[in-house]
Amino acid sequence: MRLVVATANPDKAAELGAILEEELDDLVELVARPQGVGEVEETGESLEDNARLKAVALVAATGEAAVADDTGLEVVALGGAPGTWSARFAGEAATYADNVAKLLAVLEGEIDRRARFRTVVVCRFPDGTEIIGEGVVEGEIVPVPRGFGGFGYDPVFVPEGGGGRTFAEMSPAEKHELSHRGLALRCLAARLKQSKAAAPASSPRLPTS
Ligand code: ITT
Repeated sequence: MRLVVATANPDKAAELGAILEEELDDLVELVARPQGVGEVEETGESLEDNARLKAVALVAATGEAAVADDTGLEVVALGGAPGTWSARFAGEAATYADNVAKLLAVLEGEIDRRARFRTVVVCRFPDGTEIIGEGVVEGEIVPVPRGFGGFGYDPVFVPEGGGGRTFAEMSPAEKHELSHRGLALRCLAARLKQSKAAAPASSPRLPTS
């Protein structure tokens, strides 16, 4: 089965490819997002809405099945923000460094540093059916960035179970083992395999929500 990777973020696409290739090597052939496809506006209210918008747009553009990931950082002391605004926390054209700087500034002096990453992945088929996976990792925001791996908020996020290291201080494999994206994609992969086993001669057919 061919699966178009819907994300326009190359860091996310690299992680998604590495994880899905490990989980579904024999089942899917991942196809890069075609260059000509414009940016998809993320106007949904939830991660699932936004992941679906991206997946549907890529199915429409290519006529093939597509997989999209939407991820948010939810900080407890900020009432769950930035959430769906994580890419634009410091403004429309914000860089990763801008977003991290804003996060550290708004949390300055805050004792409650709890946060979680949440990822929702939607695998959408041309017939309108889809399969969804979700992954959440709890952790905390450290006041000083550490490490050079990963991307985005990784230098300031210490996941539970990681021995006190930030995601940016881990190898890609260590991050994927614990991460929101690893959990969401392994959930998706298990459901894809299940649906393949239930209907070996056709595409998975789960009702859309
Ligand atoms: P697409 O919409 O094209 O997929 P995006 O970068 O806008 O790309 P998201 O809305 O899902 O993707 O991600 C929001 C931001 O959250 C992203 O730009 C990063 O700053 C951050 N982020 C996502 N995944 C992350 C991860 O694994 N580690 C650290 N930060 C992450």
